Amino acid sequence: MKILLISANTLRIPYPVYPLGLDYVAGSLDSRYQVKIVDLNDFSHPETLEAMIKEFSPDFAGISIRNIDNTDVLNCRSFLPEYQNLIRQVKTNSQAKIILGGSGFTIFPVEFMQALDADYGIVGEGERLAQLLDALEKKTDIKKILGVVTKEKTNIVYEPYSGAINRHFDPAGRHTNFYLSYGGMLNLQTKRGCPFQCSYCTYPHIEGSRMRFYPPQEIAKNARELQDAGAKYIFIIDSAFNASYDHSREVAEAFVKAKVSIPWGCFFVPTVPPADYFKRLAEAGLTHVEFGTESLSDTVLTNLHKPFKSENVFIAHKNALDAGLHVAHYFLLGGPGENKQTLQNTLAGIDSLGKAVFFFFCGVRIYPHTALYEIALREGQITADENILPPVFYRSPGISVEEIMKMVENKANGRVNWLIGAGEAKATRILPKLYRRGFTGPLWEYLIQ
Ligand code: B12
Ligand code: SF4
Repeated sequence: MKILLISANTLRIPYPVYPLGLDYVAGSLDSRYQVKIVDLNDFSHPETLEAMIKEFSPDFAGISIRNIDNTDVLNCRSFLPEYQNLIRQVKTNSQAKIILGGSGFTIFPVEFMQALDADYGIVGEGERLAQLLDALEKKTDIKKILGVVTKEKTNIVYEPYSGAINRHFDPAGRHTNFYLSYGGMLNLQTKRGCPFQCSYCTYPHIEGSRMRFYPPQEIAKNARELQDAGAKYIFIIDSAFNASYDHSREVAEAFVKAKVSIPWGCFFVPTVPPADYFKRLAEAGLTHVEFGTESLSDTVLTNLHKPFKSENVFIAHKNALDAGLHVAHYFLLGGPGENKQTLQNTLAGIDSLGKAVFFFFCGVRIYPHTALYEIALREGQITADENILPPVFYRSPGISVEEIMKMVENKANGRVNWLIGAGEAKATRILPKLYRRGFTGPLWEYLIQ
């Protein structure tokens, strides 16, 4: 049986991201299947893609739906029309049955099944594709497979996958080459699941809330494979790398033993780290620390159910700087309880953080299966039957998005290390040029003043 796995994501902001999920989906399929991974970033001409689909003639096309839209409150761009176009191309050029999956799909499975007229879908981990294909081949009941969705079956069971997880990385793959020649950044996962319950966040729903760790030696071996393939930088995509201080430190130690020598970066929760934590990670090659800080007002942090207080942020920040690392903080403004005073507290706090890059997202997107969804329902900002696939942002009664933008812009006062919104215009202009000139990695460190 022939399976075509397509990464439908062509967004290049802040940079194109390697379709890691498809490596795992491919790794779950045994030799009974002929599997081909295709990345739309690598196909700028529709005719080439169509000719490839025709020639491969897949029995099933698994489409990875990562981004729903660019989540930019002022300049929102939905990717649904692009996905609809892709499905049309697959259907016109093959007899393939369409199977949807991916993080974006997992958030809105029923809406995507309808909008894309797909045959099947799998929410959460795509390792279950093997079970689905097996059941379809043997004509057994697919309804029993956890996470499987059809147009008729809309009562969806979300349950983390407990079977074997294998990454199939092809160093010579056409798409691997694309990322190696465009910024040189590949990615890596060290665990699945996030144990925290931030009120707006979809990650525990997508990956589960119990952490499931990969053995550090195995991760280091994967990292070496990426390095040996020519990667210049590794982004560790875990929801929060330091959600387990023990495991993340063991991963760093395994990197040293495996002689991983390229730089790497990841997301961190700004909780207070153990002594020397960032120093040890820096010795193992960590260069970029991206803190999911969101606010420096304790009222807002409490309302967002964040697992830290503002005073912890300053300690984590200092420890990372003392270890010689590049630091960025992400802020999410306009959540429940935000008002002029809380925003002023955050902006004043940033001044005393000092040397770092600050990314500001104004307006919090409401997603199903989150505490924020329930808050928005109670406050009458959305209704239970409302389709929120076209993005709906939470509006704090205490301050408007426009006021937030104005206050942040005034405070930023043109500083280049204060980036407001998705930074789409700036990134589109600058990053491709730098990557073409051979620069590698996320590059935001060049903005630090
Ligand atoms: C790491 C990350 C980033 C990093 C990526 C770094 C890198 N070099 O890889 C950075 C910071 C750059 C980033 C940026 C953005 N991100 Co992001 N990111 C993530 C995160 C935390 C992990 C993604 C990941 O790699 N997961 C690990 C892999 C293994 O999992 P996976 O891809 O989901 O695949 C599994 C399943 O989904 C499934 N699956 C996948 N494909 C398929 C296909 C089939 C057929 C099947 C059956 C199953 C299947 O099986 C896989 C294995 O189990 C997710 C949140 C999350 N926890 O999922 C958000 C997430 C994907 N990001 C999101 C968004 C919005 C963005 C941005 C648009 C934000 C912005 N405004 O700038 C940009 C877009 C970047 C781009 N060019 O596409 C959203 C997407 C959904 C949405 N709301 O639209 C997510 C889900 C977070 C959220 N808000 O809910 N991101
Ligand atoms: S915001 Fe970060 S720490 Fe909080 S639940 Fe989401 S992934 Fe976990």
